[in-house]
Amino acid sequence: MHAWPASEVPALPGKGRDLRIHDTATGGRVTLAPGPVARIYVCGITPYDATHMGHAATYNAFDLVQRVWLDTKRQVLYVQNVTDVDDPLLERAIRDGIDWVGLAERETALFREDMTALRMLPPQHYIGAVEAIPGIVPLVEQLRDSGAAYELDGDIYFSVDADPHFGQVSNYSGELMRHLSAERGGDPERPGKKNPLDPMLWMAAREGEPSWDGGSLGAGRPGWHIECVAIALDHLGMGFDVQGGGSDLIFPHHEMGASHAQSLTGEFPMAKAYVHAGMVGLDGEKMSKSRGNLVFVSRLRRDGVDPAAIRLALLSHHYRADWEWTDQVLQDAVERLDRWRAAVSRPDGPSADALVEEVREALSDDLDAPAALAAVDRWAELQTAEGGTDESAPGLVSRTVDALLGVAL
Ligand code: 5CA
Ligand code: ZN
Repeated sequence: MHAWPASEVPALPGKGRDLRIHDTATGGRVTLAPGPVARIYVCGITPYDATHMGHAATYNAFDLVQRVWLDTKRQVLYVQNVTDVDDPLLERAIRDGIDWVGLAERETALFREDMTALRMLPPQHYIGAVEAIPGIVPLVEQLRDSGAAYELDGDIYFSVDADPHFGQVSNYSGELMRHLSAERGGDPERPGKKNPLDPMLWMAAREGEPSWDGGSLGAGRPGWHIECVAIALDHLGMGFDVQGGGSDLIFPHHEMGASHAQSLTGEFPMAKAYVHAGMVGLDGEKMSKSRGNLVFVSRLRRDGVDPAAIRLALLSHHYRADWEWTDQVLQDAVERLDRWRAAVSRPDGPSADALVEEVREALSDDLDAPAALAAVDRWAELQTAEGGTDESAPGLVSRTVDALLGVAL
């Protein structure tokens, strides 16, 4: 699949700091020191209702990770998937009486437009589940042949007990795992499974559903977790720097994915940091397609809201916090954008050298975007109150905000 066009990232004077980030697996901060090419996998959308503010907030967090790395003069190898065949997508297509392929294409196209408008850097590899199937089949065969997977009435399940490190991404209790498995696409009640938590790797063809040639697996379609693992291993290999997504992916998705990859390769861990963004809610509930309480990026854009203001609204919350989308959040962002634009439109101003370092420090400290915004606010206030004589300052502020926060002033 093609991704979307990249906005240019201005180079800043000096060099950024290494990223210290919260890792779900260890429950603490890790300082990431990637090689010359930093490697990141971020779980993409299931394209049936894109792009709501929760999605946008999560992709904003991982866009910041890349901007911090680029500022350290590293290259970034970024991979993202599109879950363009899965139960929820097929169910929505049936409900709406439309073709599932057309639905996925339409929503993916909208997502690309939204990401472009929000100045999110595109992945180098943007891969759909369907196009990944030829790579998934041999992995499932390998797991089955090595005893890490088994057949149940034609379906193939992964055996979580095959991975000695299973449980070390989420660190959740068995009880919580069973509860979340049932809630998030698993089938812990199905009789005949070795462990109720075992997730499906390959689902045998069902009447009326799409299926693909699975070689020795028979016709069918892939499970959800193996999709991301196949794509990540293909383009990044093991031991990549960041596996990212929203906190609703901690279990089962990222737990299972890590176990699949570790069982396939015998290496540990799959990723150096498992990084999770908080959930964005509306009216006291998680914003989700299934609940239908959604605010769409495209809707706001159509209503004439500047994408830079949407981005500032996302940045005004720490990525790990759960927060509520409200009209006030957007209004505050619109006003902040106005203040910043007015401040950088003057021919000179107070020196911005310290500001560059403050924004760098804030972001390298577990992506503290609210602290970065506060630093820019202080410069803008000083500009309004006292002004200054540094003719390079307004331009440097604009470039800093663009390069590190993805906001075009
Ligand atoms: N296709 C899978 C990942 S392989 C999937 O979870 N798709 S999704 O469309 O449901 O979500 C896309 C991304 O947005 C995921 O990282 C998910 O964790 C995140 N996300 C979904 N809802 C919210 C929300 N309300 N707040 C924050 N992030 C969210
Ligand atoms: Zn995923």
